[in-house]
Amino acid sequence: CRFFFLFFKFLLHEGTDSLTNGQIKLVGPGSARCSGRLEVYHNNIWGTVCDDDWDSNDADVVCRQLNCGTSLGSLHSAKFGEGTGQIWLDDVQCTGEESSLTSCQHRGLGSHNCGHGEDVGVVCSGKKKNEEKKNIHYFILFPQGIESH
Ligand SMILES: [Ca+2]
Ligand SMILES: [Ca+2]
Repeated sequence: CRFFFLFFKFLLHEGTDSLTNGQIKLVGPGSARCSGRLEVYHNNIWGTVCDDDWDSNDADVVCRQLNCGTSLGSLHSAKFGEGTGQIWLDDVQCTGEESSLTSCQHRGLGSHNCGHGEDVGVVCSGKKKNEEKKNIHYFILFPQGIESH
């Protein structure tokens, strides 16, 4: 029963698109799911990330968080267009091992000395297809596992 509950929760989580603080996305002209201008969600607002100290370690964390493989590019100077409004992160210092961008060292959410001409972009290798296959196997095998006990 407990297993089914967890499984159901997993499905619900996949099915809804609720936003949580620290969630990230890649947007802008020429963007795709795994490449684009980086935006971070915090307190109901999407904001951008400044390119000061932006490098491949930081971009690797973004790609991992998005389930997009590893980074092929960490782009400065709004290569995927300029965002508007909030700039959430500046002076980002990831080691490359963090599981989410907001757990990296940075100057403090909303604290920056930047303009939107410095918005960062990320290009990831992308590997979503493999992950989707894994999820389908999980779906099929899980109920059979419970039956056998
Ligand atoms: Ca950095
Ligand atoms: Ca700065």
